[in-house]
Amino acid sequence: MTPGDTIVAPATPFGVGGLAIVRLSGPSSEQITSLLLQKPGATFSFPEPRRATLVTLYDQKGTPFEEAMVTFFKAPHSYTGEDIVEISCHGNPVVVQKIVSACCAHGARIADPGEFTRRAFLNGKMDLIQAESVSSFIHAQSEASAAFNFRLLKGSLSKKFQTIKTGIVKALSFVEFELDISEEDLLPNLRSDLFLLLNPLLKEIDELIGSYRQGHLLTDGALVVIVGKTNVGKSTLLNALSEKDRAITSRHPGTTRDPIDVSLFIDGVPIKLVDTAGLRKAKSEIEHEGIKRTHRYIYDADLLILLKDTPGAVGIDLPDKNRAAVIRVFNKSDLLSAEQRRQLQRKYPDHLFISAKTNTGIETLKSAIKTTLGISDALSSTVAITTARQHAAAVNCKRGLERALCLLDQQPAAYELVALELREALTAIDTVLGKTTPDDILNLIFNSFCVGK
Ligand SMILES: Nc1nc2c(ncn2[C@@H]2O[C@H](COP(=O)(O)OP(=O)(O)OP(=O)(O)O)[C@@H](O)[C@H]2O)c(=O)[nH]1
Ligand SMILES: [Mg+2]
Repeated sequence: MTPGDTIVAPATPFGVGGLAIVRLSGPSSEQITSLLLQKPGATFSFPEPRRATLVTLYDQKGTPFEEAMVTFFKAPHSYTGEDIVEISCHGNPVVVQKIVSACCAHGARIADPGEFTRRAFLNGKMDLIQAESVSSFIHAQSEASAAFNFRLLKGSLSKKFQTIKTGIVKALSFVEFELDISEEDLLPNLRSDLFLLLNPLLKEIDELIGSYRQGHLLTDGALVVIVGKTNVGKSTLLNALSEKDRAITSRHPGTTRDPIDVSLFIDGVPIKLVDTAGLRKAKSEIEHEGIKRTHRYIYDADLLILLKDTPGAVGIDLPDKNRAAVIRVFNKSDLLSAEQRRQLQRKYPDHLFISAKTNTGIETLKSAIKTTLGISDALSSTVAITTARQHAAAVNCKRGLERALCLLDQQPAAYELVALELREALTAIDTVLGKTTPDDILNLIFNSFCVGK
């Protein structure tokens, strides 16, 4: 970003529609838009801030080409914190392009992806967590995911990080006071006070780290992969779970070669369900490639549905490195006699019994998918970490706090090192919230201790 430049971009997706919005942000937004609104030679006053005003747009030759609504947001009371002009025009891509080009001809520059939100962050309108949730909110695929990301956008996760940060800053201010200012023993209970302060913070950061799985689930969804030997009924199961006739099924082993996926929702969680090529010794190059792809999906999956045929009950071996949870299922239970089923249930108590063909046990399997992935009704009302970056920040913060507590355990406590670790923890939080200035620590020192006394 070049400070002082003005950016322009369509804020609505490309295509034909009732309306489209072109947005400008930067110090010259008003001046650039004025040049579009001004009929040559006529007197002109720019629309008042926050008042949608009907205007005519003129090209550089002074020919009117569009009638639009213009709304001006004066800095700092705008999304980016800069002057913003929103031009709401007819949803014709040609008109949109003409407005954008005219703005560029008058000195604006096309915005980079995410640049409006980047400016909002740089101008202190939102922290990085909120900036990240803008994108997740826009892309949310379900009501639950949208509600969850909206809460993040409004700052609910930021508040949690902020509370932890405030605690660390307070602890650091105690330690720095001890190191720099205190000549007498003004803080006799420093060690125990720090334990009291830091231990609950450690618990809170631990809870946040634990919430990542849920946040990730609601925002990005889960990859659920059906695997098994050929002909066990994987494709039939994909069709049954998705209630669509999506995959070809047949009694010939080796029917599915390319992985086939469908999207579905379980309690608002977006699920990508994948049917894979059956695992066996490949009979052709194409089948070999299909099986290779199956292994890739096994590696990436959040959850594997390991399907077996009955009554043969031959399973497959999963690779050791596989990180996914596994639900083991016997299909074709309709072919079992009551006695055969009882025997198998005794031998494999952790297996589910379904018949994909007759739709038996599908609801139980769905419940097992929900439970295994951790999907619950409470999920959409939680506050959770959603990105790998936030997760890494929380983990680094936790490590700093743990090391600080470990140092405090030693006699005598090396407060210089404690301060160092607390700063590390703070730096980690800063990567999601924004920078802590030395003033933050100093203010706390002077507020909580009457140093002037
Ligand atoms: N009786 C019975 N037959 C089933 C059931 N599920 C699938 N089948 C049959 O088993 C055969 C194989 O089913 P598919 O769904 O194509 O099996 P697949 O695992 O996808 O097979 P590949 O793609 O070849 O690996 C078909 O004839 C299905 O109709 C079931 O629950 N009961
Ligand atoms: Mg198949």
